[in-house]
Amino acid sequence: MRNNDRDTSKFISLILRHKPETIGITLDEHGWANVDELIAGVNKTHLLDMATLERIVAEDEKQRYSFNDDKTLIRANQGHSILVDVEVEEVKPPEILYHGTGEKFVASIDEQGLIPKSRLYVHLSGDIDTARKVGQRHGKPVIYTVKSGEMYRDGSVFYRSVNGVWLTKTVPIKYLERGAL
Ligand code: HQG
Repeated sequence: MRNNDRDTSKFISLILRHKPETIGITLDEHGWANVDELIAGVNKTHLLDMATLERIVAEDEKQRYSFNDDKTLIRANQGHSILVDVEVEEVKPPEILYHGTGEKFVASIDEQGLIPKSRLYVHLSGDIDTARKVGQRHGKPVIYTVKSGEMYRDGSVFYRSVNGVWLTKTVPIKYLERGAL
């Protein structure tokens, strides 16, 4: 991805997940923004046209965004703090999932379990490498193993976003093991 695209993509992610009001737009209940309004709003501070937006969506390494069929609407696939329903799919999880975090959060997690904090869900990863990368965003990474199969059998609901991120509301301490098993 080109450098300018990366900056623009970060800004689009802020708009579509957290603060659409920054450019004076709103999201609908399923998290969709109008593409023309998004381009016009973003273009005030970051160069953006339809071709650039299409390239950002196609090349995003985490496939963070989706268009609707006729490309008049766009939304982020996951990661929201705004209360929208992006229609994540309810799925039976694998026996084990991972959560990458920063060392500074460990004491609190060991006391409270995993909570979504500012986002709608706790984000879990299917493999240790991805969890480590997520954790590195918060400083020295720490990986938790999540007994997702046991949680599921005990009644917890799991979702997977279209870009493959595992989501659940909370993870109580009894299903957490520090370190990657
Ligand atoms: C921690 C990125 C204290 C939690 C990634 C995490 C992901 C607690 C932090 C997506 C806690 C929240 C989400 C507790 C959880 N006490 N801290 N009880 N429970 N935490 O950024 O999971 O690049 O909101 O461990 O790839 O790091 O943006 O969540 O460290 O998929 O597309 O609170 O963001 O994707 O941090 O990352 P975040 P996250 P993008």
